[in-house]
Formats: sequence, C-alpha cells, structure tokens
Amino acid sequence: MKTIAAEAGRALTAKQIEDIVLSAPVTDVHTHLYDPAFKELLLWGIDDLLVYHYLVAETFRYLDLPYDKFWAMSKTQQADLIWDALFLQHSPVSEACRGVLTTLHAMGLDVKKRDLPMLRSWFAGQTVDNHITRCMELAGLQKIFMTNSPFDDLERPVWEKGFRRDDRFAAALRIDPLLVAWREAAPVLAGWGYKVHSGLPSQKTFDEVRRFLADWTKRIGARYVMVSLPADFEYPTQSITTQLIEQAVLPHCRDHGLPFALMLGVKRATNPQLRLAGDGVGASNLAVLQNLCAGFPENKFLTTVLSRENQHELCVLTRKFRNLHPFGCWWFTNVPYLIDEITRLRLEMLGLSFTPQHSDARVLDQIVYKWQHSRRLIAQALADKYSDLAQTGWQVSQAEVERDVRDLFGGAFERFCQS
Ligand code: FIX
Ligand code: ZN
Repeated sequence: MKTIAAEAGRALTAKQIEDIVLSAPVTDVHTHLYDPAFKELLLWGIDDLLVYHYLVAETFRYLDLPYDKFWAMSKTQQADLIWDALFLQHSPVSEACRGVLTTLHAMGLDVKKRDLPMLRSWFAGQTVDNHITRCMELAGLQKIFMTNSPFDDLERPVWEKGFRRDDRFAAALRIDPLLVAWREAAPVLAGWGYKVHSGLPSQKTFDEVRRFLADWTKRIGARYVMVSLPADFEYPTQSITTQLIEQAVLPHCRDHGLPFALMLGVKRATNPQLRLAGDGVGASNLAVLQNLCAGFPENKFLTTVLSRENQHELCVLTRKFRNLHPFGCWWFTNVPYLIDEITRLRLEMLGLSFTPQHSDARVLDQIVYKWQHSRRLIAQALADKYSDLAQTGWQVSQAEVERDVRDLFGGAFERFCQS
C-alpha cells in the first residue's frame, strides 16, 4: 500500500496524480469495435490501422491519384500507399499518424526502422483473442461499448443466429436510418414483419417501431440507444422524425430505463468521393438539446457535439439539466489541442459529472493510442485543478483522486445510465 501523502500532511505531487490517472481502468463508452464472435467485423492489425478513414483523408492531401483508382486497390495496396505518403514522404506529425506509432511502440515494435513488411509479419503472428487482451491491457480498458445497428447487413445475421457473449463488450443500439432516412427504413422494417407505413404516420406505425426497438434492445442487451444527427437538425418540427422521437424512441427509452445518446453536428458526405472519410462538421443548434431535456425530464440524454463552437454551450446546458450527460471529444475534436481545451472547460464548468473521453476506435489497436494520448491530457488537466485547490490549503488524498478518476472513467456514466 502506497503512503497516502495528503493523510501524512503532504500534497500529492503532479506525478502521483498522473500515475493514478494513467493506471485507472476505463470504460470506453463509444467505439465501432465488435465482440470477437463477429469475426472479421472486428478490425485489427497494421493494414487496418493504416487504411483508417482519418488517414485516407490525410493521404489524399498529398496525392493526385483519382479517387476511384484508390478505391479499386486492395487493402494491402491502399495501406502501402498511405504508409508511403504519410510516413515516408512526410513526417507523421498528425494525431492520426502519431497514433499508429504510439500503438506500435506500446506493442514493443521498433518504429524507427520504417519496416512495413516486418510490421505485417509481426501482426500475422498474433491471435485475435490474445490481441484483444493485450490491447485492452495497454489501453487500460475494462469494458468496450460497441455500436450495434440492426440495419447493418453484415452485423444483423450474427445477432439473429446468436452467440456466446464476451462480457468485456457491451452493446449500444444504433438507429440512424430510423430517424434520418425514415422513407428508406420503413420498407426495411416492414420486410422484417413490423407493420409500419412510410406515408402518413399512424399510432400503429409508432407502436410497431416501439416493438422493433424493444425486440432489438432485448436481443443485443442494449445499454443505450444512439443516433448521430446532422448539423442542421432541428427539434421539434412537423417532421416524421420529431414524431418518431416523441412517439417511439423516447417512450421506449423511458420504458427500458435507457439513455438516448445524441451525437450532434456531422455533415455526412461533404466529399462523397472520399466515402467514409468524406464526412464533415457543422455547428448545431443546441436548442434541440434544450427542447429535449426540458420537454422530457423523465428521459436521459447522453450527448457529444462535433463542432468546437458547440462545446461551451453544451457545458452551459449540462449545468441546467440533470438529465444530460456529456461524453467524449468526438472525431475532429479528438486531437490533443482540443481534448486539452474541452476537458479543462468541462472540469471548470461541470466538476466531475461528465465523461471526458471515448475512443471511437474502428480498429482494435487504436484503443491503445487513443487512451494513452487522452489519459495524459486528462491527467495534466486534473493535476492543474488540484494544484489550484492546493493554493487555498485544500489537499486531496490519494483515495479522493482515485474516486474522482473512477467517476471520469466510467463511474459517472454508469450512475447516469442506472439513475
Ligand atoms: O457516427 C459515428 O459514430 C462516427 O463516430 C463515425 O461514423 C465516424 O466515421 C468516426 O469513425 C469517427 O471517429
Ligand atoms: Zn462513432
């Protein structure tokens, strides 16, 4: 047992605080990773690391290659091209490039050799089960939330067939098509036996959407329901989306005690030629969130916002509504410069009642760098806050720091979900 410095009358040092943050177990509340039972849907290894859509977008900055030529290449060829453009022809200073190196370095690989064939042969010698354990250990993760969409044709059959769950992976029910593309989603639901009509909305349609949500919540053991919404999303309106939210999604969440997670501010297909890498960002009208939180106090809303401009307003709204819990520095905000800013802002405005980070990992190995980089920034921000308190004579004990960090790394999230 370490000496508890504050109990001995001394303040914890920044280094001691950092050590606590660096070693605390984390629940990763939003990823695109899968339980290993989903086989090849769980991406891992050097080629998947290299063809990550963040790196695809960065590679095209340096290429004249037509988009369709790139998409016609095999994964290995794409990875070769990305490695050459981003790691050999230029120094890999971007966050997504640095992340690949942080991950490889943490696995004990010598990155300075710049030897892609060697990296490939090392990964070829790993097994997925050991690799999950190793990545989770290096990242310090205790639980990984998946993103589970019944509308995904590759994922759905796995759930329908059934499998033995790996209890390190928790499920989240993702429903974007239902709310952003109802005209296309309705016939799909009808094909699955739900008696819905895409035309004039009726009580029967809403009841059937609720039945669909209940069936899938049960099937996958969903811990929350999630949607990402475009930057120009408005609520309430006369649209079918407003009605589906009010008549189906929110009552479903209330019935099952589940939070509704909103990811606000994406601009899908800003450049469709980049495919998954082509989405952009826009500032959202957060009156949407205010209207939902105020209008439905019996519902709980997890929220992350993509635009930097929305971060402060999200904090202010969170101060007003106990049924709102912000999480993560999402996607384009998941860079050290903004993680630092957003985390400090949240600590100063919300204390410890939020979840500072999620990884959004699409490739298993990414949890290593995403968490190593974020932990360090969260540690520094926290150490600065405790040091400000120390100026007043207030000293935190090791047990108090551990308690605070537990809250930030999943405790506050779990309490919010269970409230
Ligand atoms: O909608 C989402 O969940 C986004 O996080 C992703 O779709 C996005 O492509 C991504 O990978 C961001 O990190
Ligand atoms: Zn995501």
